[in-house]
Amino acid sequence: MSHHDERTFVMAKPDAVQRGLVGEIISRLEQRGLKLVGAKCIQIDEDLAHEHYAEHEGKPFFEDLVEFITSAPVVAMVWEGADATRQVRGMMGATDPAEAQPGTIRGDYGLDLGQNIIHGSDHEDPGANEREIDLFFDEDELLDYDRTDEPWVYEDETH
Ligand code: DAT
Ligand code: MG
Repeated sequence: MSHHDERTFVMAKPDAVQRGLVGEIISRLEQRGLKLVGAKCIQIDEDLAHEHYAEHEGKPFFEDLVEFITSAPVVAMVWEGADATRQVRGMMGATDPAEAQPGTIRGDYGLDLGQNIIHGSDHEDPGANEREIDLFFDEDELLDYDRTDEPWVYEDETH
């Protein structure tokens, strides 16, 4: 393991669940070679929303953001792999789907900043991944296992 074991927090937001995009999101991440080590369907309550989005408290869009994220179930996930946090952010695309490149998740499935399908920990905020994982998951909900294709994803693993 070592440099393949970075973990990041990912969430299929309420719009993704309602629009049947959870499978697409999971498919893209798992086909990239990232490993799903934890997942659950939950409906986020006010307290959890405020904690998760604490950095945005006081901004003009904060109340709408909390209302949206608590409005319907989400799928919370932990994905593991080399440079996982930054790689997932790249696959997500820009925060505003209207600006996101085609080929990214937001660029392929969204049009509106307020409903942008997916959350991933910010790779430019050190510790955000661990903090968000701890907020949504207990340690015993996260699994440690090998994917059989790992030697075909990472060159330094023996076949
Ligand atoms: P990201 O989700 O790409 O990490 P962020 O952390 O800056 O983006 O903001 C969190 C969410 O808040 C974002 O996914 C959508 C919403 N949001 C951000 N900026 C906004 C704005 N200017 N107006 C409305 N909603 C916004
Ligand atoms: Mg963010």
